[in-house]
Amino acid sequence: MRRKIMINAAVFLSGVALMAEPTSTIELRDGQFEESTPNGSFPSSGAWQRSWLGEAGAVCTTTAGRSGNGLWAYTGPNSSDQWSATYQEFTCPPGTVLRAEGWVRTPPGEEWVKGSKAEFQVRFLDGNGNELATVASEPLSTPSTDWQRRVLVTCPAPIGTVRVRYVCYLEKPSGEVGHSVANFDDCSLRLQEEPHFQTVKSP
Ligand SMILES: [Ca+2]
Repeated sequence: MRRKIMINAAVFLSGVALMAEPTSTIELRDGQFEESTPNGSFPSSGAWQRSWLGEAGAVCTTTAGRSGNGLWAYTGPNSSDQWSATYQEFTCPPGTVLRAEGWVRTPPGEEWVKGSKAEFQVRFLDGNGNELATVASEPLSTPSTDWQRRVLVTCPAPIGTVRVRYVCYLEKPSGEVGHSVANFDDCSLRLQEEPHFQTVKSP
């Protein structure tokens, strides 16, 4: 009986070890935007992906950098140009818990539609790209030219998760016209350290 219990414990522990060490690598590239050219076009490093509506967008500039280069994200002038969502995406197994960080601000002298928000998001996606869960940082919801640090820890990736997306997200309220502008820099995404299980020793 004792032998069987020990075997079961070993199986359990190996399962924990497997969960703690997923085979996929989840780590942002060009999280500081220093690998991109700050020439007012979309970040050129190849790490970041475009996503926005209409005349919204995102470009790499030095004026958007907390240090060096940064991401200058903006909504378009029309009500339909509601959001800008530059992202990176990775393979991600269910159960993964992630920690996302980044810095955000509104640049001096730029417009801000009341009710807009700038935040970091982690989106868990299924094999068809459908969002299973989205975890957002505390938003920047009023203009602040001082850089604000944001940190979020996700829930475990839901069953069915195939990919995870880290998003620099800017959105103005539905139906509003006008520009909102936000800057993002020093982005990171990594596995959250699991709580350590205490080992129970046999007498
Ligand atoms: Ca930078």
